[in-house]
Amino acid sequence: MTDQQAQGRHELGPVLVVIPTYNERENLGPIVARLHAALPQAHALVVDDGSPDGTGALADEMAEADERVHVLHRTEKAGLGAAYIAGFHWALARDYDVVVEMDADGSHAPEDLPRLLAALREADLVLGSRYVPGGKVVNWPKHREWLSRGGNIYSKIALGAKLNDITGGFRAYRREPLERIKLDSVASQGYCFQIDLAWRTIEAGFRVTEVPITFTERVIGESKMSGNIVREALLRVTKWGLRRRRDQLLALLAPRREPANRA
Ligand SMILES: Nc1nc2c(ncn2[C@@H]2O[C@H](COP(=O)(O)OP(=O)(O)OP(=O)(O)O)[C@@H](O)[C@H]2O)c(=O)[nH]1
Ligand SMILES: [Mg+2]
Repeated sequence: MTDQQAQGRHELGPVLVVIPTYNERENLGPIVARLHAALPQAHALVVDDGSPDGTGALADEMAEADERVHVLHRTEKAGLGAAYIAGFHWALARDYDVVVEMDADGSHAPEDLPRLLAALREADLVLGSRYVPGGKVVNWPKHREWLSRGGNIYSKIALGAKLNDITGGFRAYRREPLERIKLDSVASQGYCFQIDLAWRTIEAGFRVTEVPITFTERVIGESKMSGNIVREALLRVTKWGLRRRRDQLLALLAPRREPANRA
């Protein structure tokens, strides 16, 4: 163990991995064990929305046994976005310098985390990306992959963001963008939440980069993906894209209007 690990610190400062859970009882133990094998110094915050399968109680037992594990209990299933916002507030109220988003279902490999954190030395937000060279999707039905790829292509065109996997949910933030973003005004849920936060981070002038990851379809438990989540993303991204085009147009027209204004 290095000196830094012994002190419980990563070189970027203390790291908190936020793991939202809804009915992930069988997945939670293994994913936290893998996290600590890959990154012994990281703390985990399980944000559980009152899972009927007892995930919250299991998380409490894990927290009791390991001081690196923390739990935030919420009373009802309010979506991934709301769970992350609560987790971010929890992190910002403490001294964490790096905050990571990671699913509990095993789709995101904790073994990829050291590479995400290495890239964070030169960035404020690092996205784990399935759609850059070296990135992979394993065991996803073709229709899910095309939906995800299509969503990313659409977002890229509408928002003009030079990112290939803006919908991905495995990412590492420095503390500063989370402090700057008005978290309480983020209403997006599902994977629109991921687009929303990345977009706000870019708009605020922070550095965003991507590193390749391997995304593996969950083996145990049920996906919470739904048609509503897709519709939400489509509507909001279209709205943000149109607003961006309007602002670009106004900026283009503004210099021409200036002389007239002055006259
Ligand atoms: N706290 C909380 N966690 C949630 C909620 N919905 C999903 N999650 C968790 O968020 C993570 C991602 O959810 P998934 O169901 O895997 O959804 P997904 O990854 O978008 O969809 P798939 O690719 O089909 O797995 C998992 O750890 C879920 O347990 C929610 O409403 N509240
Ligand atoms: Mg999943």
